[in-house]
Amino acid sequence: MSSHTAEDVNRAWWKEAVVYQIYPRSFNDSDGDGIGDIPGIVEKLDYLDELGIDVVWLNPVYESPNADNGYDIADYRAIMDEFGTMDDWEELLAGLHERDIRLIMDLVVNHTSDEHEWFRKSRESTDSDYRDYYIWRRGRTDVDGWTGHKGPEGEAPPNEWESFFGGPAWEYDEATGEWYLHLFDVKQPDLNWENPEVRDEVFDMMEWWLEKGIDGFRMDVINLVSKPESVTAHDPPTNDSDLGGTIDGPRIHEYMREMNDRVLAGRDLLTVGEMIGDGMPIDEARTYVGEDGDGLSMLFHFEHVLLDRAGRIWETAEWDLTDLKGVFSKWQYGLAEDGWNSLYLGNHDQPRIVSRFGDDGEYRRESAKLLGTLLHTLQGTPYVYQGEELGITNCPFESLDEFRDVETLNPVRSALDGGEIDSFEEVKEGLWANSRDNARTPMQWTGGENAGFTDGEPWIKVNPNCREVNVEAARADADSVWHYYRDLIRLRKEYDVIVYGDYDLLLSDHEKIWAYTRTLGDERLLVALNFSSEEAAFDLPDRVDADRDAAELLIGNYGDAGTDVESFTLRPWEARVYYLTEGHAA
Ligand code: TEU
Repeated sequence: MSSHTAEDVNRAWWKEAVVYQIYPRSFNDSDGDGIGDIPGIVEKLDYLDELGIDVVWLNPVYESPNADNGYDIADYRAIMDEFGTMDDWEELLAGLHERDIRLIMDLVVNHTSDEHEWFRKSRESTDSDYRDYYIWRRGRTDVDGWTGHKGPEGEAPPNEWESFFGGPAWEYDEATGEWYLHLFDVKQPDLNWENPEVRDEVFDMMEWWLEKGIDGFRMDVINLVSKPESVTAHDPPTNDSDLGGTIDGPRIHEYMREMNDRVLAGRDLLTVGEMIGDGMPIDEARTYVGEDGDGLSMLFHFEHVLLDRAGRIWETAEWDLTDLKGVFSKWQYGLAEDGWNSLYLGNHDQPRIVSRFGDDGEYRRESAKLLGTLLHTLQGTPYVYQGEELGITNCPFESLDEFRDVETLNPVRSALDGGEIDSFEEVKEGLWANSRDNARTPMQWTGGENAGFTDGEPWIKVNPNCREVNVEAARADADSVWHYYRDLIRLRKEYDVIVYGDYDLLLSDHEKIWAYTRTLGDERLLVALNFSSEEAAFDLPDRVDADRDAAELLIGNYGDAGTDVESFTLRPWEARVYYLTEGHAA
């Protein structure tokens, strides 16, 4: 393993930053309509400043009919009424910048809303100027006995792709007798990136936002924009039942490079591409984020958040700590020399991290801090999802009516209709574990009514644990998860080794402990995390070259950890980070 020193690392502001993700609908409601909004975020700017974060990633705030909470955009250059006005947005940007916090916006360009003007014109006729903005194909008539969809008699969808939200990925449109592709909801038609006019529109729009002074983009499912030849070169498509070919599709790097050449290059931005898929080779990742790659700062892969998934949204697979260590270590080593990692455990699409990877019962506080320690001491840029800094847990939704998300509602409703399941009760626990709505319950500001999120009727259930878990209580309690996150964020600014140090995994097969060192020149950190509710004995492997007598505890989630790093016992969900200097093994 090569080792870096503080002088030879390739510095960038976005490597040193901590990103805080805001899901505006659930953050803070300023006008009592039960829906979070931009003025609501402005009210909380000092909160963000106090936490110490450097960048805000704002989920979509553009005009949208909200079939998928803003990921179905009807106008890229307008703000959704429910969220406020462009003036409000300008005020937010200025308020962030005054506090030295940067802003990255969500870029959703795999698809638009079916209510976008382009799509409305596209569906009018086969020779509309906008027809080729989307992917229209003829249905198949060579399929016997197709009964699955509402196309004309005797006609099946162009191919057998299933949408990510359930059901066929094609929708028949009466007006022209053809089908359009939607990898997500039926109200999210896919844009046709083969069409250069579409790329012009996207790049112009990016330019328009950059000129307003934003600091980068989070690019929604960006590795889906290039569709495979089975669809692009044939009408109807050649038969294909696996939409895997749209992941990192044939022209993806050409498109990304074009985006870089025409928009991003020469600007000092944070760009992060969301890359769907269940296993990306490191070489492929480097093509996106490496020195000679397409110019992205980093990417979000899905490998750790798919470990517990088993197909249907209510099904859960078994995983263990070695799987999780394996995924992260692959990426830590894989991008150490070229490229950069994003670090996330949760977001608006994932359950709450303490319920998923920690223990949201007895050890909620300890395990939330342990997960924070992991997130902030791996190599990469940490992303904190709103509420994570409080240790908010998943939410016990009591009936299907309490859910709001298409990704939950569509498949559960069709399973109920089709008799695959008999009742909500059957899938309740699976949805409690997996539904995206867990992350979308309102931010918990106080222990009072509606967690202080709104004076009105909240658009989605408030997590009942807001009485104990909320900003007001956490601020007042020096031992809270919130104070601990603040400390982690501060430490990152003080220690280069936290940002740039090389990662080295210790005890790779240990089933309870995740331990690693981070090394930069002669500075070294030892991180030891007990991912279990039992005690676990830690012994420092001989190969770790360090002055064992000069260890100093940098941060930990139990008050009285000693300084003997040679061997110690970790208590349930205990996390310790030691600062060591390089020396000679005793
Ligand atoms: O997410 C992509 C995506 O795959 C998720 O929808 C997926 O369902 C989830 O990660 C696992 O349950 C992006 C956005 O983040 C998401 O909110 C949008 O719904 C989706 O794209 C479509 O724009």
